[in-house]
Amino acid sequence: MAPAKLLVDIHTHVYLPRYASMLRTRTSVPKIMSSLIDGKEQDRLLILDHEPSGGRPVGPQYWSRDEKIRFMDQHGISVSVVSTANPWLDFLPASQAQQLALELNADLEQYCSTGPTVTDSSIKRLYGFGLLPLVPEITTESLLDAVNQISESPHLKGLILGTRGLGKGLDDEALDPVWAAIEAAGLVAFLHPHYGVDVKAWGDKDNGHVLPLALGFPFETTTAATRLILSGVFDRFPNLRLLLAHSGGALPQLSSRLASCIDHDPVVASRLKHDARFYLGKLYLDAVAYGSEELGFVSEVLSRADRYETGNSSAVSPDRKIGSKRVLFGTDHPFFPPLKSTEKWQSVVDNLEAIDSVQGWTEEEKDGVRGANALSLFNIS
Ligand code: 5CU
Repeated sequence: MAPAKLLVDIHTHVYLPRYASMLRTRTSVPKIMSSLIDGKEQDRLLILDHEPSGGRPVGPQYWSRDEKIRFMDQHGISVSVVSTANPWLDFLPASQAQQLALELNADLEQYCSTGPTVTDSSIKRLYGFGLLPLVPEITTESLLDAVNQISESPHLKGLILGTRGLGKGLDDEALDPVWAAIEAAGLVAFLHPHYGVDVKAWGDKDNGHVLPLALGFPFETTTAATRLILSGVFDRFPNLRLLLAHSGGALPQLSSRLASCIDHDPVVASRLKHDARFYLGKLYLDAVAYGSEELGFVSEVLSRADRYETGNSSAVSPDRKIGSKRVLFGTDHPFFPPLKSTEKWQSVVDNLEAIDSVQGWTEEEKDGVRGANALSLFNIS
């Protein structure tokens, strides 16, 4: 039995030691390099193309399990569902990606299974999202082997994936056997951005990481999820459980416009079984939105899906509670550390305050977003 009211973080990353070691051997991005700063050796992480300011400082908070637990304790987080951070295996040749996926999945299972347990319960404090070797030229068999490995790892509850797929994006029909296997195994697929949008969109002013992170990441997720909807993936795999990073980016805001554009497009109008807004109600969103109004809004958008179910003549009135059940607390740790040392990270405080202040959410709904929804989605008890 889960103790009541656990805080569960479903968006929290790690570069497992094996992955960090591999990044250290590399001479091109993504890489970890050692630089002499003020006479001291410092590791710096470069993962984004056109990374500003020679990358960012990186340390044990990115790979040490003790540091993850310390961070969780500092913020009252009981359970974390940890995922490898971007860019996963995207940049590796197929044979290396395949081997590393299997090794990292085994490492993550061990990271979780040998970690601590929530006091007075059998629930572990750490669960994980595994990895697939999603790179061009990988065989379907290798992808299915990785799905199978994850589904047989008791502490891996899903898998994290970027937007590139096998090189043609996630709407590539070649991925259908993978979606089928993920659906059949009941795993949660966590869709996370890495590439952002064309760097030319950001102009030539030095705005640090702000534009790629605040806009590029969510726009990338928006496009990838929209392409999945347009490809009919949710008609072919109606029980697929897809979790979108950063509260679904701009998709909730744009979903009625998307529906209208589909209705007016001779190529697409007859392709899907339902109105685009129906598929929004099938998604799960993290609550990494930093604002209560945004959280209230996305839960309303998720709630109204039934109204758009083809053949559902009794239009269901929007019930916010349905939508909030698909929203789950996350921190994005170890990213977004405070610039000055503080007792708690502002990014975490902001996300918790946002959940606490959503107008119209009951205490039960807030508890759901803080933890109960995650325990139920990931079947943790
Ligand atoms: O700050 C960043 O670059 C990132 C990142 O790369 N991945 C992520 O999940 N959050 C922030």
